[in-house]
Amino acid sequence: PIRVAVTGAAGQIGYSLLFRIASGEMLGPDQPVIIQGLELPMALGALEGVAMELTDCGFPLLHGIETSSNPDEAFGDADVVMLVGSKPRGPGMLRSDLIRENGPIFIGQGKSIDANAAADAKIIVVGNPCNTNCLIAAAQAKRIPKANWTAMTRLDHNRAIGQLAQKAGVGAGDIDGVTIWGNHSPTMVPDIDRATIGGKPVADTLDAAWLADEFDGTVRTRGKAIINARGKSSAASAANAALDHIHDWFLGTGDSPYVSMAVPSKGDYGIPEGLIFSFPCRITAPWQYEIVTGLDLSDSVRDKMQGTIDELVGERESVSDLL
Ligand code: NAX
Repeated sequence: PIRVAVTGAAGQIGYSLLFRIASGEMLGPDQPVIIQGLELPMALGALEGVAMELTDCGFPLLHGIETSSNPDEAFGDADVVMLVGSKPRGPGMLRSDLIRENGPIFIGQGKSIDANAAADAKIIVVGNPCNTNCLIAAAQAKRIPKANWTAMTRLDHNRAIGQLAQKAGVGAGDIDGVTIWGNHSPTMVPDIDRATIGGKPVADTLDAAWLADEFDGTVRTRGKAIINARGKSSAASAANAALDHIHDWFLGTGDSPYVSMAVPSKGDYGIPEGLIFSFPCRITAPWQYEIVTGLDLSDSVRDKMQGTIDELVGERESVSDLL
C-alpha cells in the first residue's frame, strides 16, 4: 500500500478528502492505501470518529487508517504527505500575521517529515498561505529532495476551467491549456492565452471584455465569494483539487498537456530561484513533473506576474529568519 499522511484530517477539507483517497480516486482503482491522519490533540476524538466512518465504508483499497497527534508518528514512512491543517486567519489578522503564526508549525512539520517520511515522499501544502508555508517546510529538508515540496494552486486552475466552461456552455473536459502563475492569493495570474475550448482558442468563442475583466476577477476572488455565499471556506472543491494534484503527479494529466502546480522555481521566466511559484507543469513519468518552459507570455501576463512575484518575494523576506 501507499501510505498517505494527511494533517488537519478532521477539518472540513479532510472530511471530503479522506473518503475519496480511500475509494481509490486519488491513486487509482488498483492501488491499496493506508491513511495516516494527524490532528491537534483537541480534535483527535473527532478524527477517531472519521476513522470509524472510513472503516464503515468497507473500501476494498483501504488497508489501514491510523490517527495521531504526534507528527513523527503520523508522517512515519509516508509516501505522500498532504499538509492541510494550519492556523486559520482570525478577525482583523493580516496575511503577514498569518504567515508568522504558521511559520513555527511548518518548521516543525518540515523537520518531522524530513526525519520520518519515505526518502522520496511527495508533499503538497494546502494550508494557507500555502506557497510560503511550503517554502518554510521545504527549508527544513535535508534528505527529501526540494523538488518534492509543492503547494496547491490546482483549485485556482480548476476554478478558471469551470468559469470558461460555464460561460461557453460546454463541459469542463472541453477546456485545455489554462495556467495559473504565482501565488495562491488574489495576486495570482490566470493565463488563458493558450487555452482552448473544444480545440479552438478561447478568444474565438468568448467575449474579450468578459475574459479581461470578469473572468480574471472571478477566478482571483472566488475563495472570498464562496465564503460570502456559504458562510464557510471552500472545502469539497479544495479537497477535489488536492486529489487532482496528487492524482496527476502520480498518474499523469490524461489528454491535458499540463496543469498548474506551485513548485520550487529554478529561475524559468525570470522567477526568483527557490520561490514556491505556480507554473504550468507536465508529468513525464509517475511522480516526475517538469516545468513547461519556453512559453511566449503576453505583455499583459508579464505585467501582472510582477505583482505576484513581488508578493512572494515579500513573504519570503518576512520569514527569512525561519528559512
Ligand atoms: P478547518 O479549520 O476545517 O480544518 C483544519 C484542521 O486542521 C482542524 O481540524 C485543526 O484542528 C487542524 N490543525 C490545525 N493546526 C494543525 C496542526 N499543527 N497539525 C495538525 N492539524 C492541525 O479548515 P479547512 O477548511 O479544512 O482548511 C484547511 C486549510 O486549507 C486552511 O489553511 C485553508 O486556508 C486552506 N485552504 C487552501 C486552499 C488552497 O487553494 N490552497 C483552498 C481552501 C482552503 O481555504
